[in-house]
Amino acid sequence: MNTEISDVRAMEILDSRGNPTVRVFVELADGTRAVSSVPSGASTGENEAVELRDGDKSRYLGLGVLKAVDNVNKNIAPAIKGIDASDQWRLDAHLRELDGTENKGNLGANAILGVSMAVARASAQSFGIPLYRYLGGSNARRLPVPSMNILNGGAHADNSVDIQEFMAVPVGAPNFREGLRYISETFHHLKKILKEKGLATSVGDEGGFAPNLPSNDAAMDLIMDAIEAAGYTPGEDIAFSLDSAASSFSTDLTSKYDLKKSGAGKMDSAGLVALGEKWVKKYPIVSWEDPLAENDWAGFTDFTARLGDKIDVIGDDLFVTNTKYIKRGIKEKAANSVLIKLNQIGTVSESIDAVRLCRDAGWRYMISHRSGETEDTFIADFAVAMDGGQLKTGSASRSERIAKYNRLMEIEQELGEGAQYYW
Ligand code: 2PG
Ligand code: MG
Repeated sequence: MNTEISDVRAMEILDSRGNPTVRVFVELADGTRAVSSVPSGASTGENEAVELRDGDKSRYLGLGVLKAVDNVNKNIAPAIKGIDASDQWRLDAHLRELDGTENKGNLGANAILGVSMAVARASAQSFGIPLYRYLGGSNARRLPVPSMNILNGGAHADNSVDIQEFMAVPVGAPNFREGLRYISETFHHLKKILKEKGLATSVGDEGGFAPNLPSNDAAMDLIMDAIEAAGYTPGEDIAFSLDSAASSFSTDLTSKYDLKKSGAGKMDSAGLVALGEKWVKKYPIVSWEDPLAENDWAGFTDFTARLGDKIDVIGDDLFVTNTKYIKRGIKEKAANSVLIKLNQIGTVSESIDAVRLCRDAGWRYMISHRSGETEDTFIADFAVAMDGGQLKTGSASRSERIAKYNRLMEIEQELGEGAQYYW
């Protein structure tokens, strides 16, 4: 075993939306080879690390990533050859230094993260242990409860629903495999119900159905019906989690909202908080991500004060997996949970730092995919390694989502009796 990095190369591939993204290949001195592919968001937070795009309109409508690829091949590769791949923190620090900006805008977070993930994977392989154990230690054995996105709206679907993601959470399942069955069956029953009602069964970016509905409540009523039709009890076997992605319907820089897609109309923060209270009473909601816009810190604090003892209030665009914003959130009690997306911050070790900060504060966290994904299953292992017990990675359709679920079933099988699963 020799974990010195000997070769790094990148290429441009396509993500699940058919847009370019970065794939990185790493080779170690002992011949170990690993590959990683970088995801990409649509409803991105303003403060996310920079995803470098070429802007050359003659290729892929300006979305090419050849500059990021070049940055890996010409700038990063020569600078990290010889570094020990098992020293992840030092590697990531080196990548940050090389970039020299706070938001990774120089080399691109897509270039940097691709390298960071591929190096972690190569090192795990060289040690001959699975990635979840490499990153999480020998006692990493808790499978995440999945939040499966079964109905899409917002920026992820061309329909009349404002809320971006309606997710089914198998809180009462005995293990991951069974949990996945509960929610996949619910997904199929939802399809049947939509068909019977003459509603569209086409899917959004993350594989959830995207019908036109008269209101956001109607989406949740349909999901309640689907859970029952599948033979489960809402709230007991399967609960809801939501991602409002409220920045997408905020109308100016501070706390004014317009729920245009459904026609529910204009609302201020207090109105949205009141709506939140109503829905939490009416539906079995256990977690709610970005109920307010990313610049509405006061709205978040109000929402958390009213609902934080009942549900997980998760900050996604608000925190962008960045300890700087999570620290502010802890101080202002703006949430009680954080969505963790590796490409929002751009390295594996900074993502782990974000998780650690949550743990120290007694907060929860959910590991997450992006709406633009690839077949890379890094986050499945990462979720087990981080031991947080929560993950969202899309619906029971579209292989880029299923790949993560399948990897988690593999991990559960490998762990055998040692595997843990609980809400
Ligand atoms: C979100 C994500 C993933 P995107 O808002 O949580 O579901 O969407 O990747 O488009 O930011
Ligand atoms: Mg979100």
